[in-house]
Amino acid sequence: MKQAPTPGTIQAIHDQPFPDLVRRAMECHHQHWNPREIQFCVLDALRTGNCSEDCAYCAQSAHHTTELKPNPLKEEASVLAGALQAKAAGATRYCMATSGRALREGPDFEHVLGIVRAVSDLGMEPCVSLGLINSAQARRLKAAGCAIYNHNLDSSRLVYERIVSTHTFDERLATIRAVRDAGLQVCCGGILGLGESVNDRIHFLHELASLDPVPDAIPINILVPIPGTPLEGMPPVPPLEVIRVIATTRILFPTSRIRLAAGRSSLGPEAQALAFLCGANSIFTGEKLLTTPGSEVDSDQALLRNLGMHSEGRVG
Ligand code: DTB
Repeated sequence: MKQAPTPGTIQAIHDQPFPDLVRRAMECHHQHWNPREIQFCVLDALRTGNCSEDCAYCAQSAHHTTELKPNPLKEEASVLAGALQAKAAGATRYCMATSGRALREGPDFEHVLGIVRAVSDLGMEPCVSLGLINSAQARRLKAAGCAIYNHNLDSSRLVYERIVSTHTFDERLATIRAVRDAGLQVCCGGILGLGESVNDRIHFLHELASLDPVPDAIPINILVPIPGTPLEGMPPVPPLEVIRVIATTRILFPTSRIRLAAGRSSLGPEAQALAFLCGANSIFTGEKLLTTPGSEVDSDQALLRNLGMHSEGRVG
Protein backbone atom coordinates (compact mmCIF):
# COMPACT_ATOMS: atom_id res chain seq x y z
CA MET A 1 0.00 0.00 0.00
CA LYS A 2 1.23 3.47 -0.88
CA GLN A 3 1.65 5.60 2.25
CA ALA A 4 -1.00 8.33 2.50
CA PRO A 5 0.36 11.87 2.86
CA THR A 6 0.33 13.00 6.48
CA PRO A 7 -2.11 15.66 7.73
CA GLY A 8 0.92 17.99 7.99
CA THR A 9 1.78 17.50 4.32
CA ILE A 10 -1.83 18.06 3.31
CA GLN A 11 -2.01 21.21 5.42
CA ALA A 12 1.17 22.54 3.77
CA ILE A 13 -0.41 22.02 0.32
CA HIS A 14 -3.70 23.59 1.39
CA ASP A 15 -2.18 26.62 3.13
CA GLN A 16 0.41 27.63 0.53
CA PRO A 17 0.06 31.03 -1.16
CA PHE A 18 -2.89 31.01 -3.54
CA PRO A 19 -0.82 31.52 -6.74
CA ASP A 20 1.38 28.53 -5.90
CA LEU A 21 -1.58 26.35 -4.96
CA VAL A 22 -3.50 27.19 -8.14
CA ARG A 23 -0.45 26.70 -10.33
CA ARG A 24 0.33 23.30 -8.88
CA ALA A 25 -3.28 22.17 -9.13
CA MET A 26 -3.46 23.32 -12.76
CA GLU A 27 -0.24 21.57 -13.68
CA CYS A 28 -1.50 18.40 -12.12
CA HIS A 29 -4.85 18.72 -13.85
CA HIS A 30 -3.31 19.35 -17.30
CA GLN A 31 -0.99 16.39 -16.87
CA HIS A 32 -3.76 13.88 -16.16
CA TRP A 33 -6.96 15.18 -17.73
CA ASN A 34 -8.31 17.11 -20.69
CA PRO A 35 -8.83 20.45 -18.91
CA ARG A 36 -11.52 21.53 -21.39
CA GLU A 37 -13.79 18.61 -20.57
CA ILE A 38 -16.39 18.28 -17.79
CA GLN A 39 -18.36 15.14 -16.99
CA PHE A 40 -22.11 15.77 -16.70
CA CYS A 41 -23.92 13.65 -14.11
CA VAL A 42 -27.64 13.74 -13.45
CA LEU A 43 -29.15 12.80 -10.10
CA ASP A 44 -32.39 10.94 -9.58
CA ALA A 45 -33.96 10.46 -6.15
CA LEU A 46 -35.37 6.91 -6.38
CA ARG A 47 -36.85 7.12 -2.89
CA THR A 48 -37.08 10.18 -0.68
CA GLY A 49 -37.63 10.97 2.98
CA ASN A 50 -38.70 8.91 6.01
CA CYS A 51 -35.07 8.21 6.81
CA SER A 52 -34.15 6.59 10.13
CA GLU A 53 -30.76 8.31 10.16
CA ASP A 54 -30.23 11.70 11.79
CA CYS A 55 -27.62 13.34 9.49
CA ALA A 56 -27.86 16.98 10.57
CA TYR A 57 -27.54 18.39 7.04
CA CYS A 58 -30.21 16.28 5.37
CA ALA A 59 -33.76 17.19 4.34
CA GLN A 60 -34.74 13.53 4.30
CA SER A 61 -34.23 12.54 7.92
CA ALA A 62 -37.37 11.61 9.88
CA HIS A 63 -35.64 13.20 12.89
CA HIS A 64 -36.11 16.69 11.41
CA THR A 65 -39.27 18.52 10.46
CA THR A 66 -38.75 19.74 6.92
CA GLU A 67 -41.07 20.58 4.02
CA LEU A 68 -40.10 17.39 2.21
CA LYS A 69 -42.84 15.02 1.12
CA PRO A 70 -41.63 11.39 1.35
CA ASN A 71 -41.90 9.25 -1.77
CA PRO A 72 -41.69 5.45 -2.05
CA LEU A 73 -39.43 3.74 -4.62
CA LYS A 74 -40.01 5.06 -8.15
CA GLU A 75 -41.28 2.87 -10.96
CA GLU A 76 -38.63 1.72 -13.44
CA ALA A 77 -40.38 3.43 -16.38
CA SER A 78 -40.22 6.87 -14.81
CA VAL A 79 -36.53 6.42 -13.93
CA LEU A 80 -35.76 5.36 -17.50
CA ALA A 81 -37.58 8.39 -18.88
CA GLY A 82 -35.35 10.58 -16.70
CA ALA A 83 -32.23 8.71 -17.77
CA LEU A 84 -33.08 9.10 -21.47
CA GLN A 85 -33.66 12.81 -21.00
CA ALA A 86 -30.33 13.11 -19.16
CA LYS A 87 -28.56 11.24 -21.95
CA ALA A 88 -30.06 13.53 -24.59
CA ALA A 89 -28.85 16.54 -22.59
CA GLY A 90 -25.25 15.27 -22.66
CA ALA A 91 -24.97 13.41 -19.37
CA THR A 92 -22.89 10.23 -19.35
CA ARG A 93 -23.54 9.19 -15.77
CA TYR A 94 -26.90 8.63 -14.09
CA CYS A 95 -26.72 8.74 -10.28
CA MET A 96 -29.58 7.21 -8.36
CA ALA A 97 -30.04 7.61 -4.62
CA THR A 98 -32.42 6.11 -2.08
CA SER A 99 -33.15 7.58 1.33
CA GLY A 100 -32.72 5.33 4.34
CA ARG A 101 -29.97 3.64 6.32
CA ALA A 102 -29.92 0.73 3.87
CA LEU A 103 -32.03 -0.90 1.20
CA ARG A 104 -33.91 -3.90 2.51
CA GLU A 105 -32.94 -7.17 0.80
CA GLY A 106 -35.86 -8.64 -1.12
CA PRO A 107 -38.24 -6.78 -3.44
CA ASP A 108 -36.76 -3.29 -2.86
CA PHE A 109 -33.22 -4.35 -3.65
CA GLU A 110 -34.34 -6.47 -6.63
CA HIS A 111 -36.29 -3.49 -7.97
CA VAL A 112 -33.20 -1.26 -7.84
CA LEU A 113 -31.10 -4.00 -9.49
CA GLY A 114 -33.60 -4.04 -12.36
CA ILE A 115 -33.32 -0.26 -12.72
CA VAL A 116 -29.51 -0.44 -12.72
CA ARG A 117 -29.62 -3.07 -15.49
CA ALA A 118 -32.01 -0.98 -17.56
CA VAL A 119 -29.96 2.24 -17.19
CA SER A 120 -26.81 0.39 -18.12
CA ASP A 121 -28.61 -0.98 -21.23
CA LEU A 122 -29.22 2.64 -22.30
CA GLY A 123 -25.46 3.05 -22.56
CA MET A 124 -25.17 5.29 -19.52
CA GLU A 125 -22.97 4.64 -16.50
CA PRO A 126 -25.26 3.84 -13.58
CA CYS A 127 -24.11 5.06 -10.18
CA VAL A 128 -26.08 4.33 -7.02
CA SER A 129 -26.11 5.68 -3.51
CA LEU A 130 -28.14 3.27 -1.38
CA GLY A 131 -26.70 3.78 2.09
CA LEU A 132 -24.92 0.98 3.92
CA ILE A 133 -24.52 -2.22 1.88
CA ASN A 134 -22.84 -5.59 2.42
CA SER A 135 -20.46 -7.51 0.16
CA ALA A 136 -23.16 -9.72 -1.37
CA GLN A 137 -25.24 -6.68 -2.34
CA ALA A 138 -22.19 -4.95 -3.77
CA ARG A 139 -21.39 -8.00 -5.92
CA ARG A 140 -24.96 -8.16 -7.22
CA LEU A 141 -24.88 -4.47 -8.14
CA LYS A 142 -21.66 -5.03 -10.03
CA ALA A 143 -23.18 -8.00 -11.89
CA ALA A 144 -26.21 -5.85 -12.81
CA GLY A 145 -23.96 -3.35 -14.61
CA CYS A 146 -23.49 -0.77 -11.88
CA ALA A 147 -20.31 1.20 -12.56
CA ILE A 148 -19.75 3.04 -9.34
CA TYR A 149 -21.15 3.35 -5.80
CA ASN A 150 -21.44 6.65 -3.94
CA HIS A 151 -20.87 6.63 -0.20
CA ASN A 152 -19.37 9.77 1.33
CA LEU A 153 -17.25 10.16 4.44
CA ASP A 154 -18.71 13.68 4.59
CA SER A 155 -16.03 15.26 6.82
CA SER A 156 -13.41 14.44 9.43
CA ARG A 157 -14.20 11.61 11.84
CA LEU A 158 -14.70 14.13 14.67
CA VAL A 159 -17.16 16.27 12.73
CA TYR A 160 -18.93 13.14 11.50
CA GLU A 161 -19.57 12.00 15.03
CA ARG A 162 -21.03 15.43 15.82
CA ILE A 163 -23.46 15.52 12.89
CA VAL A 164 -24.65 11.89 12.81
CA SER A 165 -25.43 9.65 15.77
CA THR A 166 -27.37 6.78 14.15
CA HIS A 167 -24.39 5.14 12.44
CA THR A 168 -20.63 5.37 12.73
CA PHE A 169 -17.75 6.50 10.57
CA ASP A 170 -16.42 2.93 10.74
CA GLU A 171 -19.68 1.53 9.35
CA ARG A 172 -19.23 3.85 6.40
CA LEU A 173 -15.66 2.66 5.92
CA ALA A 174 -16.94 -0.95 5.95
CA THR A 175 -19.42 -0.19 3.15
CA ILE A 176 -16.67 1.43 1.10
CA ARG A 177 -14.55 -1.70 1.57
CA ALA A 178 -17.43 -3.96 0.46
CA VAL A 179 -17.93 -1.81 -2.63
CA ARG A 180 -14.26 -1.90 -3.53
CA ASP A 181 -13.92 -5.64 -2.92
CA ALA A 182 -16.81 -6.29 -5.30
CA GLY A 183 -14.88 -4.52 -8.06
CA LEU A 184 -17.16 -1.47 -8.19
CA GLN A 185 -15.60 1.96 -8.47
CA VAL A 186 -15.83 4.11 -5.36
CA CYS A 187 -17.30 7.60 -5.34
CA CYS A 188 -16.53 9.11 -1.94
CA GLY A 189 -16.35 12.72 -0.90
CA GLY A 190 -17.81 15.19 1.53
CA ILE A 191 -19.62 18.36 2.41
CA LEU A 192 -18.15 21.76 3.19
CA GLY A 193 -20.03 24.09 5.52
CA LEU A 194 -20.94 21.72 8.35
CA GLY A 195 -19.20 24.02 10.82
CA GLU A 196 -15.86 22.28 10.33
CA SER A 197 -12.49 23.96 10.80
CA VAL A 198 -9.72 24.00 8.20
CA ASN A 199 -8.07 21.33 10.33
CA ASP A 200 -11.17 19.14 9.94
CA ARG A 201 -10.99 19.60 6.18
CA ILE A 202 -7.36 18.47 6.26
CA HIS A 203 -8.32 15.40 8.30
CA PHE A 204 -11.21 14.65 5.94
CA LEU A 205 -8.80 14.71 2.97
CA HIS A 206 -6.40 12.56 4.98
CA GLU A 207 -9.17 9.96 5.50
CA LEU A 208 -9.83 9.91 1.75
CA ALA A 209 -6.11 9.62 1.01
CA SER A 210 -5.89 6.69 3.45
CA LEU A 211 -8.42 4.64 1.47
CA ASP A 212 -6.62 1.98 -0.52
CA PRO A 213 -6.97 2.51 -3.38
CA VAL A 214 -8.11 6.12 -3.21
CA PRO A 215 -11.64 6.96 -4.48
CA ASP A 216 -12.23 7.00 -8.23
CA ALA A 217 -14.48 10.02 -7.84
CA ILE A 218 -14.61 12.64 -5.10
CA PRO A 219 -17.75 14.75 -4.83
CA ILE A 220 -17.25 18.03 -2.99
CA ASN A 221 -20.64 19.28 -1.83
CA ILE A 222 -21.31 22.69 -0.34
CA LEU A 223 -23.96 22.65 2.38
CA VAL A 224 -27.38 23.78 1.20
CA PRO A 225 -28.93 24.72 4.56
CA ILE A 226 -32.40 23.16 4.76
CA PRO A 227 -35.02 24.86 6.95
CA GLY A 228 -36.02 22.50 9.77
CA THR A 229 -32.64 20.73 9.96
CA PRO A 230 -30.15 21.38 12.79
CA LEU A 231 -27.83 23.07 10.26
CA GLU A 232 -30.45 25.44 8.84
CA GLY A 233 -28.64 28.53 10.10
CA MET A 234 -25.10 27.66 9.02
CA PRO A 235 -23.21 30.53 7.40
CA PRO A 236 -22.21 30.10 3.74
CA VAL A 237 -18.73 28.80 2.94
CA PRO A 238 -16.60 31.53 1.32
CA PRO A 239 -16.03 30.49 -2.33
CA LEU A 240 -12.25 30.89 -2.05
CA GLU A 241 -12.24 28.28 0.72
CA VAL A 242 -14.05 25.89 -1.63
CA ILE A 243 -11.43 26.58 -4.30
CA ARG A 244 -8.60 25.82 -1.86
CA VAL A 245 -10.19 22.47 -1.05
CA ILE A 246 -10.72 21.64 -4.74
CA ALA A 247 -7.13 22.55 -5.64
CA THR A 248 -5.74 20.56 -2.70
CA THR A 249 -7.91 17.59 -3.68
CA ARG A 250 -6.62 17.74 -7.28
CA ILE A 251 -2.99 17.75 -6.08
CA LEU A 252 -3.58 14.86 -3.66
CA PHE A 253 -5.67 12.77 -6.09
CA PRO A 254 -4.31 13.50 -9.57
CA THR A 255 -6.26 10.73 -11.31
CA SER A 256 -9.57 10.88 -9.39
CA ARG A 257 -12.58 12.66 -10.79
CA ILE A 258 -13.46 15.69 -8.70
CA ARG A 259 -17.13 16.52 -8.75
CA LEU A 260 -18.37 19.97 -7.85
CA ALA A 261 -21.60 18.67 -6.38
CA ALA A 262 -24.46 20.16 -4.32
CA GLY A 263 -24.39 23.88 -3.65
CA ARG A 264 -22.50 24.60 -6.88
CA SER A 265 -24.80 27.36 -8.08
CA SER A 266 -24.08 29.33 -4.89
CA LEU A 267 -20.56 29.81 -6.29
CA GLY A 268 -21.66 31.78 -9.35
CA PRO A 269 -19.97 31.43 -12.75
CA GLU A 270 -16.62 33.02 -11.80
CA ALA A 271 -15.87 30.75 -8.85
CA GLN A 272 -17.12 27.72 -10.81
CA ALA A 273 -14.68 28.63 -13.60
CA LEU A 274 -11.90 28.88 -11.03
CA ALA A 275 -12.89 25.48 -9.63
CA PHE A 276 -12.65 23.98 -13.15
CA LEU A 277 -9.19 25.52 -13.59
CA CYS A 278 -8.09 24.02 -10.27
CA GLY A 279 -9.20 20.51 -11.20
CA ALA A 280 -12.94 20.04 -10.74
CA ASN A 281 -13.98 18.03 -13.80
CA SER A 282 -17.46 16.77 -13.08
CA ILE A 283 -20.76 18.37 -12.09
CA PHE A 284 -24.32 17.45 -11.23
CA THR A 285 -26.47 19.13 -13.82
CA GLY A 286 -30.25 19.42 -14.10
CA GLU A 287 -33.01 21.43 -12.49
CA LYS A 288 -33.17 19.24 -9.40
CA LEU A 289 -30.57 17.54 -7.22
CA LEU A 290 -32.26 15.20 -4.73
CA THR A 291 -34.47 17.60 -2.83
CA THR A 292 -32.95 21.00 -3.61
CA PRO A 293 -32.85 22.99 -6.87
CA GLY A 294 -29.92 22.33 -9.20
CA SER A 295 -28.64 24.16 -12.24
CA GLU A 296 -30.31 23.87 -15.67
CA VAL A 297 -28.40 21.84 -18.27
CA ASP A 298 -28.69 24.66 -20.83
CA SER A 299 -27.11 27.20 -18.51
CA ASP A 300 -24.32 24.74 -17.65
CA GLN A 301 -23.68 24.07 -21.35
CA ALA A 302 -23.68 27.84 -21.94
CA LEU A 303 -21.19 28.44 -19.13
CA LEU A 304 -18.85 25.83 -20.58
CA ARG A 305 -19.21 27.23 -24.11
CA ASN A 306 -18.35 30.65 -22.78
CA LEU A 307 -15.16 29.18 -21.32
CA GLY A 308 -14.28 27.27 -24.50
CA MET A 309 -15.02 24.03 -22.66
CA HIS A 310 -17.54 21.27 -23.24
CA SER A 311 -19.27 18.35 -21.57
CA GLU A 312 -17.56 14.99 -21.91
CA GLY A 313 -18.57 13.16 -25.07
CA ARG A 314 -19.56 16.42 -26.79
CA VAL A 315 -17.19 18.54 -28.79
CA GLY A 316 -17.84 22.28 -29.17
C1 DTB B 1 -23.18 13.47 -3.30
O1 DTB B 1 -22.02 13.64 -2.89
N1 DTB B 1 -24.03 14.44 -3.53
C2 DTB B 1 -25.29 13.93 -3.98
C3 DTB B 1 -25.04 12.44 -4.03
N2 DTB B 1 -23.74 12.30 -3.53
C4 DTB B 1 -26.03 11.43 -3.71
C5 DTB B 1 -26.46 14.43 -3.22
C6 DTB B 1 -26.63 15.89 -3.32
C7 DTB B 1 -27.87 16.26 -2.60
C8 DTB B 1 -28.01 17.70 -2.38
C9 DTB B 1 -29.05 18.08 -1.41
C10 DTB B 1 -30.44 17.76 -1.86
O2 DTB B 1 -30.83 18.03 -3.01
O3 DTB B 1 -31.20 17.27 -1.01
